Amino acid sequence: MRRLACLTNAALFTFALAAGSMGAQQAGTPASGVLLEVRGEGIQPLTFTAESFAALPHQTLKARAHDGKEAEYQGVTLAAILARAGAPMGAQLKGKAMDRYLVVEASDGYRAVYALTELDSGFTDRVILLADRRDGKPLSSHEGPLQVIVPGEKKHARWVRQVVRLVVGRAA
Ligand SMILES: Nc1nc2c(c(=O)[nH]1)N[C@H]1C(S)=C(S)[C@@H](COP(=O)(O)O)O[C@H]1N2
Ligand SMILES: [Mo]
Repeated sequence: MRRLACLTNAALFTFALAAGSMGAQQAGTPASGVLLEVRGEGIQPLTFTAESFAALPHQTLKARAHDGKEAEYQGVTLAAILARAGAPMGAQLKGKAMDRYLVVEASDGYRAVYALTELDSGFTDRVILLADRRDGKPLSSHEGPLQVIVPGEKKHARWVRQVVRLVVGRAA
């Protein structure tokens, strides 16, 4: 009996450790096999693997990278990903939803904020992409596997590299 209790404690301890490391993963890299997580206030959490991300409808656009080169990027619009998670986009992006924003998080902890209105084609013609390819090739390990592409932005600080998570929030 004591032995069983001991085993149970060991099992609980292992579980606690696993839960603890899962907590750490929330802030850093997602679970193995997960390419991208989407979560936040009032939305349906989603996870994408490399395969399920590749299966999303992709678009191509040209933009000048931080290295000064004009490149052709392929990827999925942030708007399409957020719409899939049920974030207010399109016809729902109005009135009380004007306080909503997106935080893009990278594996190194880097983060950048976008207003949802910056991503929506009802507000702007600029398309912001979550790219997985540059000039037909997968992104480098420095840039990818996923990078935000923000055409026409004068600085590249919001071109988040190594994106792992999209978090939708509401201004406090
Ligand atoms: N993950 C991540 N993305 C990032 C950054 C960063 O530190 N980490 N720096 C940003 C800034 S400030 C710039 S200017 C560009 C730099 O891109 P580069 O390292 O490809 O030149 O990436 C942006 N994206
Ligand atoms: Mo920068």
